[in-house]
Amino acid sequence: PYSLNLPDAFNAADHFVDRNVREGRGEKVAVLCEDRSFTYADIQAGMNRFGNALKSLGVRMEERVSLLLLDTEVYPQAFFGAIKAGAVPVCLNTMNRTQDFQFYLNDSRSRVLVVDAPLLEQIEPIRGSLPFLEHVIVVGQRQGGGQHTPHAASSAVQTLRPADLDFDELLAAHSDRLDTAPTCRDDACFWLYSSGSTGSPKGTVHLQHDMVYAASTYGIKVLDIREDDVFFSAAKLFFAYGLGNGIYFPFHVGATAVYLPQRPTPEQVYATVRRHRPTLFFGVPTLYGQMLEQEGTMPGVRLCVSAGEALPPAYLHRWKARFQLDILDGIGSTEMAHIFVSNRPGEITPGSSGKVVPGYEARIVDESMHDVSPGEIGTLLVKGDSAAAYYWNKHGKTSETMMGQWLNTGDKYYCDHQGYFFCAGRSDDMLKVGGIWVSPNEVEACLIEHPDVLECAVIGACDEDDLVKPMAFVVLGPAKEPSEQVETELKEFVKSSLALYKYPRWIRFMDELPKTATGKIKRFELRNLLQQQQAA
Ligand code: 3UK
Repeated sequence: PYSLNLPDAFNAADHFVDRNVREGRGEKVAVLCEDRSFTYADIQAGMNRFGNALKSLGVRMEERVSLLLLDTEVYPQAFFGAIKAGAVPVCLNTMNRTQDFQFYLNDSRSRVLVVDAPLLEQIEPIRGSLPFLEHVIVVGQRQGGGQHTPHAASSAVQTLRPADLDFDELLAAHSDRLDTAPTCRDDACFWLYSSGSTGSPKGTVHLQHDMVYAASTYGIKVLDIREDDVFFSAAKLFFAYGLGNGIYFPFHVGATAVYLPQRPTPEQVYATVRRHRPTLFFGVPTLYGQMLEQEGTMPGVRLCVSAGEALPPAYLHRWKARFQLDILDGIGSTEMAHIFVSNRPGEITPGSSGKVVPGYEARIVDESMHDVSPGEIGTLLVKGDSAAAYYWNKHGKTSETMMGQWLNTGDKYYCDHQGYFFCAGRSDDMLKVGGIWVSPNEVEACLIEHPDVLECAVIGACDEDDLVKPMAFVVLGPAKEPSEQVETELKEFVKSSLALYKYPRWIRFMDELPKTATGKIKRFELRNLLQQQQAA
């Protein structure tokens, strides 16, 4: 088995930030964001100032600090500042909405929230319902506040509450020297929320050594990451995928990371590549599809990576023909921190997630936990030391997923005789939409709130490119007739309360829904119905 040999006393911020300065890379550019550039010494100073600020606010070791931040230089400073002070950053998905944030902040009992000014409006309505939150630190609020104003200007101006703190002012008021908290390699380090088909999202607790493990295995052995690489992840830093691509892979080898604060449209992504010349590019399949539809070039890129959902082989072939570049597809998860089964450069099997990454083991098992034969579909289990320790306050879900050394991915896979893994769906009803989880139950629960909806069911349907999007089957109340107008109204209704990527792209009106004897909606019958219609 693969071992890191980290000392007992270990803090990830020391490894990923301070070590770079100690080893002489203080003047090396760590982060490029728009027209700004920051050296490792700059990031270290900001990290230390922020860690001191948290301590002065009364934050102690193991307490959670939530980050609701766009991709800018603030991210690594806040993330590692919290870790160096011994606190535990919780990376929140900026695409989520007010109700989601109320859950995350209360479930994690975060004492401090660091929020980018344009996202503050999502928090305003729940200010009175956050019993554990004591301080809100706003990034890019004060006019003329210098470096952060560009992205703050994009949204409606929020009024800073008197009790809120300004990130820049707070940093200026604290020392740029900070003692590293006496954490050990198995202390809690950071959290990410992972959603499931039932129940609330799970606070996934990662340990101090996890990022080092993922960087030393997938990062070094598959991507061959090096000091002279420039990393650009279109996938945002708050995803487990983006966090590795944009923070702890580049910082592990003292390389440079490029950040794009805006939504990663093909135009923005091509413009960022042109401007900052990354050598490694990371995206999700949906983005590769969109980029293939637009003009643009990828000068200087040596390798492209895709994860989040299976990469359609057509994208791989078209990308190769257009840019002479490979796209490495690999499967990772929030629970494993990063990718554990992956294709290798120059050794790509289209339609496959690739082979096990060195440092990990994978098995495919049947219902009684016996290994299946090659070609047979079963549940994918994975083992490796970047696995999360547990789900916060969810003992049942923890023991279902973290089965001793093995972690149940919930994915159906088969393996061929050469050791290539092929994705064959999920064991639950969860959908991956643009690389992000969507729970059909959540979309159904939202639709049913609409006064005209009597019943509904949501399944995944494939778009023109074979990528999954939510589709809703709806039974309307007696007073309402199906129409395009009703369809639009229902879509808008979902968009108004859930994260945008969750809305049903298609709505089918039905007189009734297929149900079991006990009244449960048979989603599989709707899936069959759809398949028959599409085949016809
Ligand atoms: C699915 C894939 C087929 C699969 C992630 C890279 O996606 C990430 O994490 P999540 O927790 O979702 C995990 C689930 O997504 N999946 C991911 N990649 C692929 N299915 N092919 C793929 N290449 O169902 C898995 O269980 O959101 C991806 C790195 C870190 C990550 N957290």
